[in-house]
Amino acid sequence: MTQSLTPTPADKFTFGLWTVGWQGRDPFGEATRPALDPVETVHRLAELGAYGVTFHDDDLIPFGSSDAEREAHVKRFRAALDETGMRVPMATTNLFLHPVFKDGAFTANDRDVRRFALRKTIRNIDLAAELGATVYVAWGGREGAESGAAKDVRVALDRLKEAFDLLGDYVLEQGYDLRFAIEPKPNEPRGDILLPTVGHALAFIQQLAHPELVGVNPEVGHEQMAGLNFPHGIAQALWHGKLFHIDLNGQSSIKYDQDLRFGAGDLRQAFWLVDLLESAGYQGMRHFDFKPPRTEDFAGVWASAAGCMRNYLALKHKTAAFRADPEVQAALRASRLDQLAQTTFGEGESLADLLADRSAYEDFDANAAAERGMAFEQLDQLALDYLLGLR
Ligand code: 3MF
Ligand code: MG
Ligand code: MG
Repeated sequence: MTQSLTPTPADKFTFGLWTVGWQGRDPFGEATRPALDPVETVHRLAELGAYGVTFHDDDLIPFGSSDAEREAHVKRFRAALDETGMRVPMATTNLFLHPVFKDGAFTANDRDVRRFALRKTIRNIDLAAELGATVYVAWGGREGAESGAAKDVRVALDRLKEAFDLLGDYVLEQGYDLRFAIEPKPNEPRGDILLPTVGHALAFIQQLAHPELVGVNPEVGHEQMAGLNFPHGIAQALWHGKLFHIDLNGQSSIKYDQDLRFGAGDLRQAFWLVDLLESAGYQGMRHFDFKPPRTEDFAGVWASAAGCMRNYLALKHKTAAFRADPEVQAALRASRLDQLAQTTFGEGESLADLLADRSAYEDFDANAAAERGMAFEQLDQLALDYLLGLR
């Protein structure tokens, strides 16, 4: 295992154009940085060792551009990709910035807005496929409400299903090698957003016409905004075979969507997340969706992007060393993780055998079992020792 903290394209690190390109506009303050040319972003990220970039349609082609302008923007972008070897593994639609989407896109009460949202999405799906993307993310940031009667949630879910079913039909008809990844978020910018967590999204996907085409794109901060354990959500998404993509960033507890660089915020959850992704053999992109704080100039922006990758690699090395440590392996056995991996029924055992097994009930000494310590504290301290650089 190499201990290098210098990223290479083999690490599959990708960044949204909108991340380093964020100008620092927030609800209380104007932009603190000028706009960044996507072509420069591609070059700078390539120099830093990234594998690729992702984009919303409007990040690349400003809303309202003519066809000729659109073509010119795409041409420059393509040239930058060709020059640097950078890839576009994912694309997405901006269905939240323009005021037309103030009540949502696929679930807007206004039917014509929903039809426009579908057309806008399909237009960018064509571009995504052309550029070689295999994942199309859908973050429904404005699909929600601030008040009870404003949205009939059951009917809105019908409309959301309708949208994903239609988009699935389109991708199949075109023969694109493209799958969708729904990005859950509990709130912000809407008071409450539909499909607020990974669990809600996973349940929704099962009701779709083409469930095999749709997975999730969970974001660290979004689950943590809901007070949830992100690695647990990712583990469940992996268990369902639905982790199509991931948005890595940092968040400190339940507050506004901080979008800190990866590793900032809850470092312990970041440790367990990398441990999980690497040990589960996750094959997808390590995609950063963060915002360099508005205090930073461009030197800070690139330092922040480099920090995301450096922190991921550092955690990758730390977690690998943790797993390989004989003391950790002994501690895992002491905590009976090996028993958890055994099926509860024995090989060939039947329900009748369980019912006949006196050691499972009549002779089972519940009090003695209750006295056994789980040794989790020793195990967790070993992890913390790695995080603190003590081992
Ligand atoms: C907002 C987000 C979004 C999505 C993006 C990609 C603007 O909190 O995370 O970023 O990730 O729309 O689909
Ligand atoms: Mg976010
Ligand atoms: Mg995101």
